[in-house]
Amino acid sequence: MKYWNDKLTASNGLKARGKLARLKSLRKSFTMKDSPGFTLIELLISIAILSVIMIGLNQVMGSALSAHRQTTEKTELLAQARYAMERMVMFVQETDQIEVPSVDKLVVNERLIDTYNNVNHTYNPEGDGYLDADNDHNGQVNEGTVEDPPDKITFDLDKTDGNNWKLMEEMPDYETADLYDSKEKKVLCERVTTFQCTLLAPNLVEILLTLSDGEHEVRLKTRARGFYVN
Ligand SMILES: [Ca+2]
Ligand SMILES: [Ca+2]
Ligand SMILES: [Ca+2]
Ligand SMILES: [Ca+2]
Repeated sequence: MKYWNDKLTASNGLKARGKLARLKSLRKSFTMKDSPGFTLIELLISIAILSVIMIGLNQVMGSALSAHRQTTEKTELLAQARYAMERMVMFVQETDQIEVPSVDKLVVNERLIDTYNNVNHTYNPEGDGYLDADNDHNGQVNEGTVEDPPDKITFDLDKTDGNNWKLMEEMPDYETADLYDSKEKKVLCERVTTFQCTLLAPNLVEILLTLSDGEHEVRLKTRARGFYVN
């Protein structure tokens, strides 16, 4: 009996050791598969590839931002030039008299604004139905009399800053009782390099306006015809 017991014990021991060895082997293979790890060369190659990708992305982003900035600056310059040009054309199209006293100066009889109450001589944003230039509100504008002198709008260049010429607008001051005074000059646009007016006919003017900020240049040229005829 003891003999069989000893044999069984020995057999179980052998089986247990075999299982243990297989388990160890299995564990080793799993451990190696789960954590393969990186060699130093693999790490360096990964860093190099990542660096190349980052540099490429940085350059692409830089180019995109630069292009966006250039477009924005040019668009802003163009918007300023357009505003100034539209403002001049608006007054030209409503006037009966266009003057070009010098090539970089434009003067028109004011016929458009109606924000002044010609009856009680007060400023009224909604107007009073009389064109402000009709100072004596008799329906005729700028008769040249003491009661209704010409009211003119002047566009010219302020060259005080040699590096930044400004296109200025000067309008009559309808808020005051004085018939001859003007409002403070208003800046229509800056960075002007050319403001050129040519009278092609008594009521037809050609206006050239060029703006430049050193990097970009915008150039607008248009013809505008006066409207009212006395
Ligand atoms: Ca008015
Ligand atoms: Ca009048
Ligand atoms: Ca007038
Ligand atoms: Ca006035």
